[in-house]
Amino acid sequence: MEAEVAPHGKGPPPHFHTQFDEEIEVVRGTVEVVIAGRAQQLRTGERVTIPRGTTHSWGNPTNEPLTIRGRNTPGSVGFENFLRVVYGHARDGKLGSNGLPASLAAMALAIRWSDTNLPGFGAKLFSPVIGWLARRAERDGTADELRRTYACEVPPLTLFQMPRAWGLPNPSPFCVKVETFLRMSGIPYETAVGDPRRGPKGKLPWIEDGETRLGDSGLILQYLSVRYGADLDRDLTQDQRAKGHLVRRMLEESLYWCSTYANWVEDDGWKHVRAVFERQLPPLLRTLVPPLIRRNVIGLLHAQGTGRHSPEEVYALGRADLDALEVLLGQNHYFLGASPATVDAVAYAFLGAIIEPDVMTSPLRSHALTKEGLVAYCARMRQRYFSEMREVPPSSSTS
Ligand SMILES: N[C@@H](CCC(=O)N[C@@H](CS)C(=O)NCC(=O)O)C(=O)O
Repeated sequence: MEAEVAPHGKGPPPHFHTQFDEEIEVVRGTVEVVIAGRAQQLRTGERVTIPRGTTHSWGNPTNEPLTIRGRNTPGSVGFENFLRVVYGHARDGKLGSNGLPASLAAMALAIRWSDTNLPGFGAKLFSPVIGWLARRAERDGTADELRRTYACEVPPLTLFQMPRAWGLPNPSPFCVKVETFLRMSGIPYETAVGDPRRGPKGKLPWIEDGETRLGDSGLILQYLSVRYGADLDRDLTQDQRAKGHLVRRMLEESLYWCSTYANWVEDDGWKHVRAVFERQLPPLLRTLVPPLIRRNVIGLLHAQGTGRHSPEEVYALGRADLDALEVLLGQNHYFLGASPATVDAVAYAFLGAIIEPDVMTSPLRSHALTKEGLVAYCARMRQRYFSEMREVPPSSSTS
């Protein structure tokens, strides 16, 4: 973007970005840039790159007008939306004296979308308030209205996944994880049924967003956070981040394999998994292909290790994971407290995969249904993010 700055025009206060590096190039005039406390003046044709995480500010200290060109790497839709909103507010005479939208909700969203963070004491004071205002604006529709008014919409990305089944958003928890994250972040998307062999990693899910094709749910979440300024963990402490990380890993690397065992190795689970694949295949392949896929997954379970255990041993491992998760959740609404974070996209995906499908009858599911906290948690997540889906999740039982 290119911007003109009036003589003695002030730029933003000291701030930093976490998701992109910023380059400032002087097209005409002189800019004063303060990076990590050190001031320097750049003249026509000169440029500087401010790495992410580095506090900086800039302004025009001269009597002459200044034109600068700013470039963020990687590009950020969130930042572009911020520019649209702020310049749109200027055009409509809706800016406050600080140069930001006078409406608190629009101001908070603009700050969030631009990934602008204040250093030191300012951060401690303002960040939680800005976060709260922005979340409220996303919930009550103000954010959508702002996007519409200032043409912030971007072409929806496409999430390639399996067809929906068993009343779940998706039979693949990795796909549910990404779709839940998209909904939590308010990112516009479409879904399409994908063939894993065509995906960039040979697995589902993958996304296509303009020129970008990306596989692996974890990498996709990272990409979305940067590209759309959708960092759901922004307000977390280091301790909470670490806890979220461990819970994610446990769900994906441990509990997932127990539920895969229940669904793919055990005949009771397999008959429902097979039906999902049969529905997608032409009649001739229906009897041939599902057993081959099953053999492949049983091979994966063996290589990973879970498949080498007896059913009793597998379910004991799964029960231990569920027991720990129930304790960790405690009385909280979400895994890290009162507000949902990235770990909740993962927790809902992997716990919902066990708790929600009524058709499944494994000992893992029976045990999960005795965990009232986890059952209520899945119902809460579904109500909040997938309320349009008709199937009602089960209520807890003590059987
Ligand atoms: N680490 C990957 C795992 C994805 C994954 O295992 N996807 C399964 C469906 S749940 C898949 O596509 N399997 C097909 C295959 O392995 O051929 C992620 O996080 O996306």
